[in-house]
Amino acid sequence: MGVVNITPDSFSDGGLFASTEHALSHAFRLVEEGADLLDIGGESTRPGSTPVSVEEELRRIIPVVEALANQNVQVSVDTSKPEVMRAAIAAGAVMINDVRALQIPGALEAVAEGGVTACLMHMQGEPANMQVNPQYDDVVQDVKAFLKRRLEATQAAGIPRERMVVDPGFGFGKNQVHNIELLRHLDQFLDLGVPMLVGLSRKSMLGKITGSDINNRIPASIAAALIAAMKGAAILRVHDVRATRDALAVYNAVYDRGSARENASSAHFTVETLS
Ligand code: 7PJ
Repeated sequence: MGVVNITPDSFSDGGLFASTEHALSHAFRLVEEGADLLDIGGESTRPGSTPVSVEEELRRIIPVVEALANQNVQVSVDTSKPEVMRAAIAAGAVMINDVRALQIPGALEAVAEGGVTACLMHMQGEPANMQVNPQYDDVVQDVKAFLKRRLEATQAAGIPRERMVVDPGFGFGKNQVHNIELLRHLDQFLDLGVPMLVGLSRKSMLGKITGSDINNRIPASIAAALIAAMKGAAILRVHDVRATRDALAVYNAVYDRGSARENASSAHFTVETLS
């Protein structure tokens, strides 16, 4: 899953892709690099960020979603707003990626009626304050219990389990110890019985480990993505698609997930729930 931010205040590449044209050229580049799916975001969720209105979010993302869907690109939309979910689905999005796990009233219905896949992510607090002093009894068990409850809520809303994806939400209300604990025990989330999505790309957690700034975190991001893949992640949300694909091709060749030649052009991380 390649990341396309259309947010002027986004923490890594947003300012550079503030217009529809720039977002689209970035999106097509990521497809060219081997992305199976693109995650389009119109509202930054970086620590300390502030929300944008429905109108502004729609203005940023809908033209991009429409243009990509028309070119048969699989599009996910990173949003928590039911109105934006409905408009994105109407514009051709096949997945809703919600950092608030469909908890805003109307979100469950939007996904249920839209018939799309949804990613339920765990976050403690809200972006404005989530990194202030995150607390858990046992981070792995607490996050897992939350995701289990949200899976139950989606099932009660009539969304088939085959359309659900879960994500522990690295950096979303987690300190460094929490993040590392989650990555070390990532395989435990497979117990939830649905595919797992993981986003570690360029995150400050990796900056803390390496001392590298945001523009120099590709090697750390690749290492983290590979650990996540080895622990069973089905979808990797990344900025650096080509580098990640190359790393996965090596992994796939060694662990016999198809021929090396096939892996070089197309890794096995196809989103079966989307097809
Ligand atoms: C994530 C996300 C993530 C999911 C962002 C960033 C911050 N959605 N949206 N998982 N991160 N599902 O890219 O650093 O980890 S925005």
